[in-house]
Amino acid sequence: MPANLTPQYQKAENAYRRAQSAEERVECLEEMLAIIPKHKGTDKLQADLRKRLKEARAESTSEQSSEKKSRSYKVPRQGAGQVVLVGGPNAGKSRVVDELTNASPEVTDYPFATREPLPAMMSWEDITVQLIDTPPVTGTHIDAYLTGLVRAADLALLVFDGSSDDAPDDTEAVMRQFSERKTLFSNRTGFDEDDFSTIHVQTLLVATRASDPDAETRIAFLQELTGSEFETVRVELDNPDSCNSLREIVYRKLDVIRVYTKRPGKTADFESPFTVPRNATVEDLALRVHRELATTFKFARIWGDTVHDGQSVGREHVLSDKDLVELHA
Ligand SMILES: Nc1nc2c(ncn2[C@@H]2O[C@H](COP(=O)(O)OP(=O)(O)OP(=O)(O)O)[C@@H](O)[C@H]2O)c(=O)[nH]1
Ligand SMILES: [Mg+2]
Repeated sequence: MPANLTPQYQKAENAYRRAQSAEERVECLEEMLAIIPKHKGTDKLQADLRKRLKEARAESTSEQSSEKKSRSYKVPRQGAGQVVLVGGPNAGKSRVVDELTNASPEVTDYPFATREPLPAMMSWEDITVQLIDTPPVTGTHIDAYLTGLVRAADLALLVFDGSSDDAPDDTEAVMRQFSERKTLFSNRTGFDEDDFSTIHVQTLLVATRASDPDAETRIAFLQELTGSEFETVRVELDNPDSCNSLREIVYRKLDVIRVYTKRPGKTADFESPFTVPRNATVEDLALRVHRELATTFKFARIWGDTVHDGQSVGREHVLSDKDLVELHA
């Protein structure tokens, strides 16, 4: 029997996936259980949620009572999306972050240079996106916190050294480490339909040093090894145009739109747009602006390409990129 989950439930599930502590997970699971449609088709899912809630509650109590000894590296989200770079040693992860942001991670010609995750902001037109550089993963080692970081991300960049014969095996080992931890590099983001503890994370394979004459053969070999279905981007990081096109592709993959706001009677704020998922509604925007506004909201006026200037709309109205919105409470 199909589960027929509502958009509200999908939203709560998305928040759960992004939760960075047991306490946050408890809150999200409680909400998911409260709003999940109660019928035969969701029995299994409801039982699974109750089990996870019990575990998260136990974990939350121990998180609060004991000073955590191992470093957990929670990275607060910033900007229009959170993008995590992962890959084998020397693949070019830090170099990507170095080229696309203002940060200066350690970029070296020897492997294992990066020891800790490093968040940095990438600018794209008038918005920013968070990139996180991470230490390398090998067939025998993965830092424990990396799984959580990737599971909560909006997009993963799986970095592949197009100039190295080891790249297919190295990258296959990275994928295996994560899949053993129920985290799959995929062409979409969300829970697996057959196993609710497995998460798919939308991924781009970023092949660096792609000007190498054998890069294509190596990429094809990885695809053969893993049967992966995600998109591949070829970059040569010495070339600024190549870096700019990677920046654009990362933004497009996040699939967000920009919305400008204006207070009634005031001038519009074109400096700092809000970013919301494509197909987000006026209500989603109101929630983003101020939690309370979503309840006191009466109507909105919108200016943009898909509406008449100043048109009045309700909370269900679907927004478009670069709309200007005036929210009335
Ligand atoms: N010419 C060229 N060099 C690259 C490219 N990508 C990476 N490199 C070089 O490859 C070397 C390794 O890059 P890093 O970014 O340090 O690799 P990493 O994946 O961060 O390595 P770890 O920190 O060990 O995991 C550096 O010398 C980079 O400059 C590229 O597209 N073109
Ligand atoms: Mg590095």
